[in-house]
Amino acid sequence: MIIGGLLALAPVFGPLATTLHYLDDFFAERPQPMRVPDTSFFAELLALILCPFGLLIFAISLVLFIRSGRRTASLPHDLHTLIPGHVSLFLVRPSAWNDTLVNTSATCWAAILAVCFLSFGCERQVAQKEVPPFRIVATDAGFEAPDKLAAGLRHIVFENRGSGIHEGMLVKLPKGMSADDYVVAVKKGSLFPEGALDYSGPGLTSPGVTAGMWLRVDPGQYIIICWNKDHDKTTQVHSFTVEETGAADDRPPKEDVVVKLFDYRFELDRPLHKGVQVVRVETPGPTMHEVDIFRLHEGSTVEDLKRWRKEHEDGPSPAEALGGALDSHDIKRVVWLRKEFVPGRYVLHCEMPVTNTKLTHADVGMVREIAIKE
Ligand SMILES: [Cu+2]
Repeated sequence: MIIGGLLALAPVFGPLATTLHYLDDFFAERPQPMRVPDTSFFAELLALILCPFGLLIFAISLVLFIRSGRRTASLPHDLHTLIPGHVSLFLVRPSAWNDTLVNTSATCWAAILAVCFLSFGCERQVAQKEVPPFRIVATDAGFEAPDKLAAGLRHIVFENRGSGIHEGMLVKLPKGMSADDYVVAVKKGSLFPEGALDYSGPGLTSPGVTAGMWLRVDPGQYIIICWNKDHDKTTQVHSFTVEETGAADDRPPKEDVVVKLFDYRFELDRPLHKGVQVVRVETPGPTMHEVDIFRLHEGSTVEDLKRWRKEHEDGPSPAEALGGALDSHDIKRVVWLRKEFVPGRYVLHCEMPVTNTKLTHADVGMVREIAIKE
């Protein structure tokens, strides 16, 4: 009974939510938000497989225990002597054996309760280790953000306090490359300095707008850079370090809509609705993409927006930039955006360059208008 009970309850004590999320994504053939499964994932998977057997063992033990109690009470004492020992062990042992069973059962429940309390305590410890959102404030002079961030899936909050549109690309620098080295390479015209890895980040965001997203960062040296207009060459980048601290992953909210970035189109698995929506962004590619979300102003069209972006925001803005998801070199990575949508017309827009041309992905069709109804 003890073994059965522990086996049945074992999955509760492991990373159950993460494992189920991983399996859900695996069976739906979606890209994974977590890194390569570790030992705890396989241990949890084994616990899940053994769980039904544990329940079965527990149930059989319980039935035998109850039956043994009834028989003992109803059978005349002299009948015990007529029943073979190995049968009577389970069914009709006199009260001494019953006492043992009762004691064993009590020990079993005490053990299970103790493990439950222990697990609850561990969960509270994990909760205490939660990391506050990584807050990036963009100004026209650069970025204000912490110098350190714990590795893992992190909640990023991006606030634009500047006078123009800004974005916050996270770039992981290779060993031996400083932030200055990266900026020098950019000033020489490189969009992807060798060895540096784009790690996504909040996309184009209008002044006064705050955008929230979730993405995964690995240990290393990073910079935040804005690629809008000529900001990559004129605006100070922000350096920060991602450290392995053992902090638990931030848990992104369950998505309302999945947006897939293909060459060269956006696909939504269901319509966006008004109100707060969580958008999970995946990149089946096969090349890198990004998605910026704009809300068109009254009377403006997608063509107005495309032209305005091509002409580097020359003239009055046809739309408000609500933030988006910038590209990752590892296109299997998934990010989540949380936005509040009011009824209106919106545009999904990708400004990645088409290799060896002056065209952007929007020029070759990667732009999509969406209406959000009342
Ligand atoms: Cu694209």
